[in-house]
Amino acid sequence: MKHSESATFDLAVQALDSFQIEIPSWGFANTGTRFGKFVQAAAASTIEEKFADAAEVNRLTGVTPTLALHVLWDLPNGITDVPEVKELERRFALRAGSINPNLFQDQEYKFGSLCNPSAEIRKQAVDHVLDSIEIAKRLGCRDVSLWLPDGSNYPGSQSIRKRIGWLEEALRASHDHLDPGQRLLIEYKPFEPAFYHTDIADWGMSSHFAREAGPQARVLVDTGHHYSSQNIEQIVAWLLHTGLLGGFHFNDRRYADDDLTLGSIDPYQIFRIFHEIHAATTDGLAHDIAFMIDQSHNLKGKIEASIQTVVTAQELWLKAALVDRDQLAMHQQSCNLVAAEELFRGAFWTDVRPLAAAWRVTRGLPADPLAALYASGYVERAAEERGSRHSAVSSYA
Ligand code: PSV
Ligand code: MN
Repeated sequence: MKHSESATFDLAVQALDSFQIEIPSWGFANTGTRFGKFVQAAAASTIEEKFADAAEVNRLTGVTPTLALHVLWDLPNGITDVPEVKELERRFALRAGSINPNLFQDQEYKFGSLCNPSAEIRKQAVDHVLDSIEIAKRLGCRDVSLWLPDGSNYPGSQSIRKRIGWLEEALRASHDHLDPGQRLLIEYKPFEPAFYHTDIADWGMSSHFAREAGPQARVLVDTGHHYSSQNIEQIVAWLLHTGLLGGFHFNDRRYADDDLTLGSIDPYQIFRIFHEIHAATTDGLAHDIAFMIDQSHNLKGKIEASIQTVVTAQELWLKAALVDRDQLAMHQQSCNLVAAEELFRGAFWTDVRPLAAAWRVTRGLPADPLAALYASGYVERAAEERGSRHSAVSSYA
């Protein structure tokens, strides 16, 4: 049975009202590949500019009230920078979101951070995580989002098992410092920068470490951190089932961790992930998931790409909300395969853009956020004000 038009609109309102997504500060900065960087005049190079850009995205979309911060890039002086961030939060009516420790930039981490064979370097890494937790506490941020580059490049060159033990210890020590409402999100990635073994290579390892760390630890799924053709929605279903799903870093990929715009290569993949989440809700499964974006826009305009991402995420979330899950459950139960698949695909192929535009209008937002950005002249103004300062920026500045 198909939903009536007004029931569909009510469903859309409910779905879109319940959806928010966090944008990363680094999505507004000049970034590149290891081969070089194409500098954009409008790119943000200070935390103030990143807040300004993120506030513009939130003004136009209404669903991005928080900004993910990367400690060394955004708070280079650590805790001392907290008052400045608080001031920016007030000025731009935007809150700091997840706090990302940086365990991959310092020279000491050449052979690993929390898994480094040197106890001294492991302590330095733990101290940085503790500082990041303290920053999160002072800013009232719930999630500390941990990704480590640790691993090795050559067989036999490291003890994989010893490193597991060191990491368990480090994560327990970090977890001990969380406030009751805080969470430690543990991200996995199969390879890069390490190319032989990675210490947290997949969701099974992340799940183990989350359980070892303590009850406030969860797994973070970065959609770009999987091998080709891996069934990510199945991973999501497992994490929902085991109560370990903490959040997502959304982006799209063709080959590896490409950090392309969400849904640009495989929108059906994101739809399938969102379906699992809606289905868990329908089935009454408790979950608390942070939706975050982790993308670098090397060629596209950064604010445009951010808006495009948010709008695409909303559309895919809405498409997945339209799946008639009662009907689907009946088809699944009776193994009516084609009917089940057609129902599922039918929701994916529904053009929900008019519904999303109508929802925006009811919420006092521009029906077309990208067109509203172009009309505002914001990017041109930013390019004019910031352009001359970009000649000698360092990466991620
Ligand atoms: C690593 O590839 C990663 O996905 C982690 O989340 C980092 O914090 C982020 O990218 C940096 O862009
Ligand atoms: Mn990530």
